[in-house]
Amino acid sequence: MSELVSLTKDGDVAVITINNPPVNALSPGVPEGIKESVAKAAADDTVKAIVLIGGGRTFIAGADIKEFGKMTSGKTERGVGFNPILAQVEACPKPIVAAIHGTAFGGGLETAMACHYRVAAPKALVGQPECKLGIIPGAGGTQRLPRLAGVAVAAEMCAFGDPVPAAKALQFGIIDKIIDGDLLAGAVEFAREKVGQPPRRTCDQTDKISNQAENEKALAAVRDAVKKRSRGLMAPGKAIDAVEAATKLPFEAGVEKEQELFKECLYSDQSKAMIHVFFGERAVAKIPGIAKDTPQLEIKRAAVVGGGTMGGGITMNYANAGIPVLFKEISQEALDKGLAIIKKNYAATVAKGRLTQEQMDQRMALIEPTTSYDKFKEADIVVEAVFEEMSLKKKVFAELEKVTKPEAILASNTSTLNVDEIASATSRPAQVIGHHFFSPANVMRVLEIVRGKDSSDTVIATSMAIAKKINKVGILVGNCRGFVGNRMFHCYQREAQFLLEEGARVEHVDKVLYDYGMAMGPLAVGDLAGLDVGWRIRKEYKHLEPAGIRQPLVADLICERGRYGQKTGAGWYKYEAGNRQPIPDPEVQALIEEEAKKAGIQRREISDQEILERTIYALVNEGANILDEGIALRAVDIDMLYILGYGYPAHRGGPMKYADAVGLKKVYDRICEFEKQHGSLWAPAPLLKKLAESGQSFADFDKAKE
Ligand code: 3H9
Repeated sequence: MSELVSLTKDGDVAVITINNPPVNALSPGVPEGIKESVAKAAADDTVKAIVLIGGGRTFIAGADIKEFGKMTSGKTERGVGFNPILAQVEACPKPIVAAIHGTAFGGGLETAMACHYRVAAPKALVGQPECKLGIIPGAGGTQRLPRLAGVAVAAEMCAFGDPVPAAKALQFGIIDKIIDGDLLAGAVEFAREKVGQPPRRTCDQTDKISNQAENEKALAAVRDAVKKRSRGLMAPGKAIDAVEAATKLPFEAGVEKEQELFKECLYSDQSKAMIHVFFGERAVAKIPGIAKDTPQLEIKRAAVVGGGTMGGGITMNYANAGIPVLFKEISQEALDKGLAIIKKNYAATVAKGRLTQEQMDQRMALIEPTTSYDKFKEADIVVEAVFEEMSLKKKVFAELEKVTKPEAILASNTSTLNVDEIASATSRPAQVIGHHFFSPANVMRVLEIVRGKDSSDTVIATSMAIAKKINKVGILVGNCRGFVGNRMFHCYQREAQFLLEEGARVEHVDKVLYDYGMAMGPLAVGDLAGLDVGWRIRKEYKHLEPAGIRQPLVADLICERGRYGQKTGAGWYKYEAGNRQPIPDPEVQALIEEEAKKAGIQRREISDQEILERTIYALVNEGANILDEGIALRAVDIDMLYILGYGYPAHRGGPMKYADAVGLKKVYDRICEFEKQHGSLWAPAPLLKKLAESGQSFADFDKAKE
């Protein structure tokens, strides 16, 4: 018997327990262990019924995702064995009850559905989240789930992958009972009630899938929703095709069809990218050189300086996490304005039904507005979110030093400025760190944590923990102009603008990148974020720009005309009042053409391919420089920052993963061509050259750092 699965007895009920921490994934040995245990229990005359349960914190959370990489790289042929094992479980002549706590996800729910009954703890979740990994259920999920829950629910669950709480699962027919109290005892009792009854096999049930007219209507509705919610993704549509097969084919043929579609998805670049993202989200939490047990500060109270859009959003993050937070502005008027925006944001969430009025009131009560530093001594962390101007930031930090306790963390929300210079305004640079939130700060899931040269390990470890506490993914980066995110983004937007000067239209550049999967094109993003922000930063840094390097011609001129983007009704595009829909503007086009002419730039036809390569490879090349300098810890950190902070499509895996998928040699060769055509801004990153010439990838670079 496999150690991963144990078989015990509670009187006449056999109890099969999965012991594969941390999440009881179906790693090699687990499915085999279940099969063996079921066979033993079936052969044991003293056993009348069987309970299958997870040891530790959860039921089976799915297939072992690490195994997929081995399959696609040809190292193993796993996965194909699941269906016959589940068929044997289902065929067992004695009733089998799955007892679910924690999460029954993916292969976990599929295993539970192959059992004859399912009971669950009140807080359990079930789901088929495979599409979030770019695949579809591959162990009968698309065939058994519609039989239990109907086609509409099954198609929705398989296409979007959202978890379903126990109470809803009961209502849908996915589980049979919720057990309050001891789950195992309740499951054993439930199993005993079923002794003597013929096992109820999911594969035999057809009443919820037999109304073809309704099935078609339900499938069409989910297909429509997929078009809106899952742009560019392959798996959701395939998942619906597989559910459709359940409505048209006998069970075994449906399972075969599912297998075919599953493999199509598994071997796609999309699934490789999305699996990279799954592990990436967890990998970024691991900081080489900072031990897990590094002492951390307990954050009982926070303070935010600056009540603008960013300051307000950051304040909400703390309140959302239940942490009391001081919210400081200079004048009562500014404070009232900032507070009103916070209230409006919460009220909108209440109106959407995603927050109760009571929760909103609780959160508002945690926010203490103030125009003074009086209570700052109580704060364990202060986040500065004032205007992006070095002299102002230094002034604030010099003040903070006087009004805070010595061990307090002093964080700056700067998006580009030198954290060490900010820290130099205090006598405790070890306490200073960058906490770069992305706008809107209460929504975006990423926090770029910028370590200064003196930031202490405790301050870094606490910052990573704070990110988690406020429901963000913290990504630790080094200090340089623009850090990782904005330094790369600068290159991306620069190329987008050069392309305009060379002949592409604003809407063409945006469309190519939108079609690639970006949430928005680079120019539309500028309009959303506000073009004046970059303009101010460019002015601040003008003295640092080396002479003779090509600079975009039009961005400053647009700002000089008062076109700051959506907020002024005009930027790269124009906007009608109250409408965010960008409208191409002949005035901007004329300005671009005029400036290009003055600069002697020959305008030409520009292909989609060139737009894509110029912009994305600009990210990749700068990303490689950043890696080489140690500003980013790993390529996957860059990928996660781009996916979570810049609307980069998860199904491309981030810019570095995308470059790996294209092949670094190909990317490098193209960058060399760009260097010949456009000069030194395209000098290939030495690391990229090295990896490309030695046939390696960014993934190899990351692996070598493990
Ligand atoms: C599938 O089932 C396909 C089927 O149709 C069959 C096809 C043939 N595999 O997230 P955490 C690791 S596809 C391998 O921090 P939490 C994770 O990397 C699968 N490893 O904990 C981490 O490792 P480390 C469908 C896994 O409490 C550690 O476990 N299932 C897996 O915040 C702890 O994870 C899913 O997509 C796995 N399946 O959240 C579920 N799951 O400590 C994916 C986790 O080294 N998993 N690990 O960084 C989750 O959603 C969350 O992990 C879960 C727990 C909610 C379960």
